[in-house]
Amino acid sequence: MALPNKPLGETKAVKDPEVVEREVDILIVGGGMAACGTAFEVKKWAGDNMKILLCDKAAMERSGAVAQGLSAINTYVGKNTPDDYVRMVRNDLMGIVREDLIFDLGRHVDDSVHLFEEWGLPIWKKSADGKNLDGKKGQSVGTLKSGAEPVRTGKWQIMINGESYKRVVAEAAKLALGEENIIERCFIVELLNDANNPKQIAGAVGFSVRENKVYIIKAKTIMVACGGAVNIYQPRSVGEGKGRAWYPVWNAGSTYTMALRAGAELSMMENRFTPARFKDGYGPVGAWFLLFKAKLQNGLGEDFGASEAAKKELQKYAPYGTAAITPTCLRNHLMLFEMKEGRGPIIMDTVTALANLGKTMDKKELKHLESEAWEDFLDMTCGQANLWCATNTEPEKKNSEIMPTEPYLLGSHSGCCGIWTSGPDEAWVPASYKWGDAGKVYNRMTTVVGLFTAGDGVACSGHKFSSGSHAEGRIVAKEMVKFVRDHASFKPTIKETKEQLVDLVYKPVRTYLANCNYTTAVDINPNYIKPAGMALRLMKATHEYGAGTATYYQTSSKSLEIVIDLLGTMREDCEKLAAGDLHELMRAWEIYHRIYTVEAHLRHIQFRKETRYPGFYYQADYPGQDDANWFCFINSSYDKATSQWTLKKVDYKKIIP
Ligand code: SFD
Ligand code: AMP
Repeated sequence: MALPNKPLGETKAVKDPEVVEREVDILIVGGGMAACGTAFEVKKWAGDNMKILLCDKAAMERSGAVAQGLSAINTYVGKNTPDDYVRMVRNDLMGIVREDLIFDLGRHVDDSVHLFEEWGLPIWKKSADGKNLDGKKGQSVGTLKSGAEPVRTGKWQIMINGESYKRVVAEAAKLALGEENIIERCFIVELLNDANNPKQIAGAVGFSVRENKVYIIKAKTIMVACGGAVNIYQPRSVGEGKGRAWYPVWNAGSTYTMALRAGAELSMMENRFTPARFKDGYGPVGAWFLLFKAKLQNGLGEDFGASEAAKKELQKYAPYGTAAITPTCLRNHLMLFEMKEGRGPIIMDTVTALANLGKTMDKKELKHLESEAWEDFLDMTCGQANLWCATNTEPEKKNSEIMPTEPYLLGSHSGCCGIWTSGPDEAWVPASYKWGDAGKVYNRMTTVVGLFTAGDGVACSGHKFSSGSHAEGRIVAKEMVKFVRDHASFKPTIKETKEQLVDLVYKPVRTYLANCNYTTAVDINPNYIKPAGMALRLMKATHEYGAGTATYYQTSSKSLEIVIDLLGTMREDCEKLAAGDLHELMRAWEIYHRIYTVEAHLRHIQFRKETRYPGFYYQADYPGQDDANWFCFINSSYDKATSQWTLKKVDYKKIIP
């Protein structure tokens, strides 16, 4: 149930919170695109007898990456084929992907897009004479499902009027699942393994960020879909801009940390997404490249992407670099090349792009085009539109700078890190790609029995975006219901006592209350560290040693050794995190999740002795790709009892020619 907005100030935390215990069949952790897909789908298969619960740390109408809205749906297969979709994703991610998962997604994703339209999301359409119709005009020519043509920006992307995208999707999810089965403002901190089988999931523990309450939830099966990881690196935004990021700042790597601590195998955590974005405002570039056909220039005004030097550089990374669409990391690589050679900054020529498009337009159409340029940002990154206003930037008159941002970890956008999951139970899926329990295969189940994931959580299957994450959540819904039916006699049992769990979750509060009177300034105390201080420590370490923006995304074996050591100390020091109010308690758990996540990332980079994704990161001791030794997945696992990480190579299997 939604809680009312809190009164001014944060809610003080108390030593002994109320404890709420629940037992359900299915627990959905997260309330983003994937979780909304699960929530929408699950009851259709579960019926009314199964107990289902969804916990979101925020309010579903505006939680997760789509909170601000979006102006495009980046995955709509339409007249393309799922095979082609696999080829596109494989090329963009430099070859090493799970083709079974991608194909499975490709054949289902459009159905989610059709639902979004049915629920009221305006999708742009092409008129009979080839003009773009947005808003109500787009709706007037019929739905995608009935055969209307979307406005394609690229081969896969379609334009929407999407400021309220998340509200539309969340409303359908809430209606289907029932408000009484949803707890908002509930931050899950840890997944709990079954007392009788440590390789099986049995529950989760979390707390309310608005009330002094701890939730202990037993469940037969759980989906963890808490998005990707943001603010694990020092962001480029500092000073008055601090807090701006491209991906959602409130997604703190909970997906990866909670899964790995529960014993799930992660895969391709070395992959990251370092997106090129409009400088300082973090505005996405897709619509500008694809819809407005804008070109990049270096600081000398040259079209560096078309130069002989760029072509030569891309040839080094054939067949990906020489494909019709240059992979995202290599597009960055070319920009960084110019900048390092002293030919920066990189400029998006918005002026020429709009002028070219305007050549065939009358005055009214031109005005509409200009408003579309603004709406692209107002729909999904309104800070960028604000920045344009603040800097007197009219895109038809003044060009904008483009800059690669700080790195993010995610599995649904143009990245592919995440959790190793089973593929679908079909003959064409290689045996090593499918597993389950008691002889049954469960699609998207992790290596922990009963634990599923979707969206940013699923590894090796990027380019799902908002629509694909929703569709994947729906796939998981059916699998979880099947799991519950197949495990009707399973009684989840938690080995930790109620007191132990409360102590775990509220430890930062208890540390704070026991020590806060020792000094006059609550943030400075020899007996504890506040989460804000820990966040700065983390960001400084990853920024300098872990291939952050400080070093043009370059690291080395020695730097990795140093940063991994620093992260180990930080994890020890997290025992002394202190939180005086519930917001700070959330911050404490977020930083804890971030540290584990980025450690997994850096350990993977350390293990992979090549540079698979130039432009996203560089391992200076191992430049270039080494297909002979490293054309494989890297999977890792963590043992909570011994704090040991294990990394291994896993064979890649080609399915689609
Ligand atoms: O322009 C806990 N994305 C784009 N997708 C598109 O289809 N088109 C675009 O235009 C895209 N672009 C874009 C995108 C994202 C952002 C931020 C911008 C621009 C500015 C990507 C998609 O949004 C993304 O792929 C999906 O949203 C991923 O879905 P999912 O479900 O994996 O993650 P989520 O939606 O962020 O939801 C996470 C949820 O988890 C909650 N949560 N709940 C409980 N306990 C915890 N510990 C929790 N931690 C997190 C969150 O509250 C949230 O509900 S463009 O750049 O290309
Ligand atoms: P972005 O706005 O960068 O997140 O990109 C949105 C979509 O457009 C994603 O599907 C990207 O892969 C795609 N895209 C962005 N820029 C380009 C480009 N220059 N060439 C091809 N595809 C692009």
